[in-house]
Amino acid sequence: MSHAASFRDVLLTCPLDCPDACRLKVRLQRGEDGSERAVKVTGDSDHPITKGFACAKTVHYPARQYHEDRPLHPLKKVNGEFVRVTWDEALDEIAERLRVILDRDGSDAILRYNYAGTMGLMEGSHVHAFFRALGAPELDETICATAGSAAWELGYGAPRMGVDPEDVPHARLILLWGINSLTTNSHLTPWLTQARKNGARIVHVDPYRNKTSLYADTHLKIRPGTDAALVLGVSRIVIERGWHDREYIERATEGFEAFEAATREWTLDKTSEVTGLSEEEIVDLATALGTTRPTYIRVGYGMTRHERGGTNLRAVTLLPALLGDWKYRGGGANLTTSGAFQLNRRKLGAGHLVKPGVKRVNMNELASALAPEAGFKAAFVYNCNPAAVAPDSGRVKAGLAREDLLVVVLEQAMTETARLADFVLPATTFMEHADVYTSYGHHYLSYNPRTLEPLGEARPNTWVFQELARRLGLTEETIYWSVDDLLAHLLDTRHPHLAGVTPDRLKDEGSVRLTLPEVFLPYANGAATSSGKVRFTPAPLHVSPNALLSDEFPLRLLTPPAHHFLNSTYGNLANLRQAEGGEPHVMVHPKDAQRYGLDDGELCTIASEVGAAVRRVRVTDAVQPSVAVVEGTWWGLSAPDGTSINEVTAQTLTDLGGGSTFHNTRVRLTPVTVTTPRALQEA
Ligand SMILES: Nc1nc2c(c(=O)[nH]1)N[C@H]1C(S)=C(S)[C@@H](COP(=O)(O)OP(=O)(O)OC[C@H]3O[C@@H](n4cnc5c(=O)[nH]c(N)nc54)[C@H](O)[C@@H]3O)O[C@H]1N2
Ligand SMILES: Nc1nc2c(c(=O)[nH]1)N[C@H]1C(S)=C(S)[C@@H](COP(=O)(O)OP(=O)(O)OC[C@H]3O[C@@H](n4cnc5c(=O)[nH]c(N)nc54)[C@H](O)[C@@H]3O)O[C@H]1N2
Ligand code: SF4
Ligand SMILES: [Mo]
Repeated sequence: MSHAASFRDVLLTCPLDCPDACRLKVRLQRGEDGSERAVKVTGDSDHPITKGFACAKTVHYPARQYHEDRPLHPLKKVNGEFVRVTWDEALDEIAERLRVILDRDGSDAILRYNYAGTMGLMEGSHVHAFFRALGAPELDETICATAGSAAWELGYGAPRMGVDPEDVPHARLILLWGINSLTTNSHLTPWLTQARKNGARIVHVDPYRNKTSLYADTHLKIRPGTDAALVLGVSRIVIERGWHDREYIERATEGFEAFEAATREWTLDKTSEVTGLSEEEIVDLATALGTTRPTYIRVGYGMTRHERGGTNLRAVTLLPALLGDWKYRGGGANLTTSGAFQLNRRKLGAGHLVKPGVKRVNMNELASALAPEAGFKAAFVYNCNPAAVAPDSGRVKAGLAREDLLVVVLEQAMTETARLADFVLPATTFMEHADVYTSYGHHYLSYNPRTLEPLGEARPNTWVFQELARRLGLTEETIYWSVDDLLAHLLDTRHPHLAGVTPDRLKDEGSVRLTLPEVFLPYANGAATSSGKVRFTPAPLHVSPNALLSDEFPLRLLTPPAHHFLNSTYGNLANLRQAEGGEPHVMVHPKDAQRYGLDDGELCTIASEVGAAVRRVRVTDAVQPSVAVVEGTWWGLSAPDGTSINEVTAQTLTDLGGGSTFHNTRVRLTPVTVTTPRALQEA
């Protein structure tokens, strides 16, 4: 019996760590045996933010879902090789080994390591309940956003709210500051374009020329790590000319005098010298800012990944307070919109069980946590690929490879982390499990039902930990919650932003806009600080990094996201690697190429205090002298020497929030002259 192929479309939220949280239109094809496969991904044309398009990467999600290397059965490493085992075998043995560790070393010896492979509140956040019930150490989830969060909260308190993207067309000046938004927040672009049609000017503040700079009207190629200096220099001009909003400052802020005092030393020539921008550029920015209302500033986490990244970002976020932009629709700043999602999170991930004195691990210090002397005997990794994404990844890999450490990795792909595991447990994808999603780039809450049968024996993260919990006799009820239980809890709130949002409605509509006021001006009358005012204190001062450039390490290496990857996700798809140039490249300015003897298209060694990596050179004036850029956290397997770029980055933490410093690395570039694979490994 033969069937014509039959298709249907479903709407599902993209689970990836991206502000856009798109509502995707997924085309499913029913096969002869009745089972369905995802064959095409586009965007929901009715979704106000997604507007009918998925990004250049997620249109390829089916290739990742059906990748030939996707783990589909539990795997156990025996004598260095993975062998297929049953779920019962895997879970029984892991539970047994956990019991021994708990008896002998206690729960302090159990490390959970996770990040945002899925943003789902069930599979991404609630899944921690198992570890909280055990009393295992807390993981401080600092690899991405905490420098920014801490910086925002110093000025504005918590929760962190931002300008609604749908209000951006009201803005007349737009600053994209420390964010390559055309790559990392691509569904903001239609709103920017609308604003431009309405007469807005768009300025990009970024150390190198990328897609966003080419789109912007003006690109300010700032020297890395000098944003606070630029803010102070510009503010000095604004204040001198009386362009600041005295009414707003008086009514809604505190500590302005300290800020003003800090601006005084930032004369034009000093600001120019420190930031690398011309005096004309600085005056032009100050004038645009001083005279254009409303101004919208989209500030990115990218710029926080420096030693002083927290303070630098905080300086930028104070500009709308100086200029009173928060009073106007479309004016103000946005780092994240996540604070508007006022869900009841009390028992999310069993957070209510966390005891004040519990041991904590900063996830940026994984390399150290995995050293034998740190005392961990088991590590559970989920929603994360630390062998590629964590700083000092050479030591991370060495730690994961330890014989005496039980390493369990829940994965959808055979990442380099999974390859180092003792057990690989196959995880479901967002099409194969139900979940609830917020967003950090817009104001829509969403729900995905379980849509496809899991491939092979893949299981949701929460299922795995429920099974382990049963075997260990854990009785904490939240571990065993279903998505419906969680959803009922999350929506058990009287917060006005969730008025009228019930589980039934969310499931029925799929994506629901938060119940925000008609005009959402979160800081028009002050902030959520203890005084209720936006805080200018302590003044955001410019301080040079400890890792100053030197003769030994004369270049600053930035490692921002690639257009066709989502962190290390998609690094296993050959066509997306091809779209990124086939292999990772290091961009260097022609002057540096000449100075260090680097030829376009040849290999060079990037050496830092931490480690080394070999990359192919791309000579381009897109970067500035003394700055090198490697785009994308490629799988090490794609690099000529098999290394992740994080072999050269350090565990150094930011000034605020214990954040990561991926753009702080000082390096030396030297040509590689021998190119046999062995020589490369040793280079
Ligand atoms: N295509 C794609 N989209 C993504 C991601 C991805 O990997 N690929 N990752 C997602 C994730 S997890 C995140 S956190 C966001 C991150 O997205 P963003 O917030 O945009 O941050 P980045 O792209 O890391 O960095 C933005 C820019 O900051 C610049 N920068 C570096 N140092 C400085 C500095 O000192 N000052 C200034 N002004 N700029 C500086 C970099 O050159 C880079 O162009 O994007 C998300 N979206
Ligand atoms: N050098 C450098 N390093 C960086 C950055 C940088 O800019 N430069 N960016 C940093 C930033 S901002 C971030 S956020 C981190 C991101 O680092 P990660 O959070 O590790 O993000 P990904 O690399 O995308 O890896 C996520 C993994 O989770 C898996 N996954 C997805 N969904 C599920 C699921 O439902 N269950 C399970 N078990 N697994 C799942 C995916 O298959 C994927 O392998 O990287 C950081 N590392
Ligand atoms: S990765 Fe971001 S832009 Fe791409 S589909 Fe997912 S949410 Fe949308
Ligand atoms: Mo991130």
